[in-house]
Amino acid sequence: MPPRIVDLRSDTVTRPTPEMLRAMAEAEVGDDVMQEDPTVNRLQELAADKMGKEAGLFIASGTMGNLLAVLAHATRGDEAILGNLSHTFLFEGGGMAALAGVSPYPLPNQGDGTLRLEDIRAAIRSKGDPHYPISRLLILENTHNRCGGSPLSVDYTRQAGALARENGLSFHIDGARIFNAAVAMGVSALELAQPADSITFCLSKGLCAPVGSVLCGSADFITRARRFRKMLGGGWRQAGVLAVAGIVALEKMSGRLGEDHIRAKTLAKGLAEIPALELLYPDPPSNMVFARITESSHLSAPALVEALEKLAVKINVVDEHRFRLVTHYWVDDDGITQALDGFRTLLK
Ligand code: TLP
Repeated sequence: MPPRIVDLRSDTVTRPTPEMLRAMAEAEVGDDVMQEDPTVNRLQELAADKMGKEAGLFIASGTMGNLLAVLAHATRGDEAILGNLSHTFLFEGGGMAALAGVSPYPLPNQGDGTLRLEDIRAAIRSKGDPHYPISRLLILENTHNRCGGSPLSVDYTRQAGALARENGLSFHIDGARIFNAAVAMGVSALELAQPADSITFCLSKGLCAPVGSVLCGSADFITRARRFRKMLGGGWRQAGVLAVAGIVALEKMSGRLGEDHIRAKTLAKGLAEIPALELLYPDPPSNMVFARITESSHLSAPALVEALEKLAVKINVVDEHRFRLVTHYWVDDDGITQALDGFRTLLK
């Protein structure tokens, strides 16, 4: 029998659980553009409740959530302060500039995913000077993907929120993996979301739903975002078949993410014992492991990825030397052992 494939490229590869598939087959549905899908409405209420916001909007993806947040908070000629390693800046096709007319002001992300508060303060434009774009929005990412899956603390998020408020900026959190952050920090997602005006989180990553994210914020903000969702072609109809998987995700899957974090630590420990590798975060804070191949191995990261795939282990290239592995529901302890064996075979 061929070996089972261990797919550590991302937690986005997760398939729905059997419980989700059963619920999807039985979901009660209606037309969501008319706001008549009872299951979508239930998911949105549940999500808003968990984030401590007035309302929620079920949307196709995290990328759409971040774009809708920019559209609903800001307008053409405005500026959004965000990290130079943030997903919104790096991996969303420049949508904020291309579609919202909002210019990004990237600040250096620190290793722990934060932006220095003094950097944020210095980046806020003085009002009334027509040379400048208008500072309108602060965006933080929690957990921070490119910064090792680092969680931002409640305390830091509060300070950033206070700074935004004092300066009349709205504050959005890209909380694609906010439940991983909550588990890593031992706090509730609500506490992490509280200082922000809006937050988007993904159902389709570690929580295993096949599709979807939820954007949460004030009722007025969600009304504006719903209009932009329609404008972008994201108004969907009997989406309850998808939303119900999101309900299972929230109710049953968020509590188990700690298992993925433990497996990421096991993976990192095993990789650290291989002399040709250097861990970027030796003790991974959540479900991501970033590593680098040292020059001594004469193997590039893309070549390593290709060779591992032949051993039924899939990982993600970051650049010529660095790569990423992400643990999730569909990788168990045997999968971690298989992955480590693959690395040892190739780099011994
Ligand atoms: N991240 C994906 C890739 O796009 C890189 C991954 O494999 O990690 N915010 C953050 C922090 C994300 O990590 C991602 C996806 C998104 C937003 C976008 O979510 P989707 O894929 O639903 O648009």
